[in-house]
Amino acid sequence: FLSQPQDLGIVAVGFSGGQGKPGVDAAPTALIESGLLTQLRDELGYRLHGHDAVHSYADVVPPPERDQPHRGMKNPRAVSAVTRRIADQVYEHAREGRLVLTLGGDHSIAIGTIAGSARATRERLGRDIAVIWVDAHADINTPETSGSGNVHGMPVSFLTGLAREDKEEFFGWLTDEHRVSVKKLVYIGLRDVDVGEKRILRENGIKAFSMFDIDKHGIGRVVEMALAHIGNDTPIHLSFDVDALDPMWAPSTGTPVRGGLTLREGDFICESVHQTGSLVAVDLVEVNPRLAADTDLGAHETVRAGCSISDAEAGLEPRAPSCPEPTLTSNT
Ligand code: HAR
Ligand code: MN
Ligand code: MN
Ligand code: MN
Repeated sequence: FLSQPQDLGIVAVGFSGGQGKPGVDAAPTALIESGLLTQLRDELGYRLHGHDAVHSYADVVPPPERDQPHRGMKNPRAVSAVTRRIADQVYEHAREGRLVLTLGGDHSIAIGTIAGSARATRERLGRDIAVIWVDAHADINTPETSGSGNVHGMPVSFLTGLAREDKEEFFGWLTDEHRVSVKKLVYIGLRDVDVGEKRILRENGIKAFSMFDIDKHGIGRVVEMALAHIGNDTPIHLSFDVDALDPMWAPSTGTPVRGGLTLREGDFICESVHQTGSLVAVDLVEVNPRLAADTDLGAHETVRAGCSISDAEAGLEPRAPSCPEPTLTSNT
């Protein structure tokens, strides 16, 4: 990890239109105020780019009354326009060879982040990216299978082309250069998958490690298997939904599900993926500092967990410098 790019592109996304609960748009500011970026700069020595603005994309978000549902999707024009912009922002950073860190926002924004990193990586390296999606949820509903109409439950279906649209204002701007193969997609942490999503995963042979698999094999083996599935030396986009963590660690999120990852397991996934040296871009989404505000501590703890996850994504301390790999000694 020492030879990683020392330039970090930051995209801070203050957007919540992919779901119904306000507050997730306040996450980038909360994360930055608790010192995330200064830590990445001072402790990891990154040169930061694009870190001085939190984007709300107010110029492309239509007023709610002019954004009626389409195919059941809520706020479709807003989410489409915002993610289209994000795709350009991530593309610009990644094309320069920067590691890109996007702070959400709800998980619909991954339509933009992955579209941007996929396109930039094809252009820069001539390679297809793999996606590691760490989440309690599969977020692979099509507009037709979704029960909620919330686009944050659909990004993977648009990114893989399982869901398609011709009209530009409804994600029709997505083209093959933005898309990822279902073969290069792997999930970790699943435990709340809708019936229609299970069918999609099965029919497309998509690799998924649920909490059951983590209990069975341990997180170390699961990450090994996930990396083996996408293959050595493949450029990776890591999209981390904070609700992958158990609500004990991250209660302040829109759709918490019990029985999740410990904070250490979450950090371990990020550290391991970072150590491959193949990371192109990372997301941290669904931190909502306005929820669990009754316990106040809950919001604070979630922001802290988010910082820990982002640090790990960017390569902080896989192993303490004073703590080398143990060597086995024989006493025969
Ligand atoms: N599967 C449900 C839906 O489609 C719930 C979506 C989950 N919410 C998220 N995304 N936080 O991971 O609406
Ligand atoms: Mn998600
Ligand atoms: Mn989720
Ligand atoms: Mn559910």
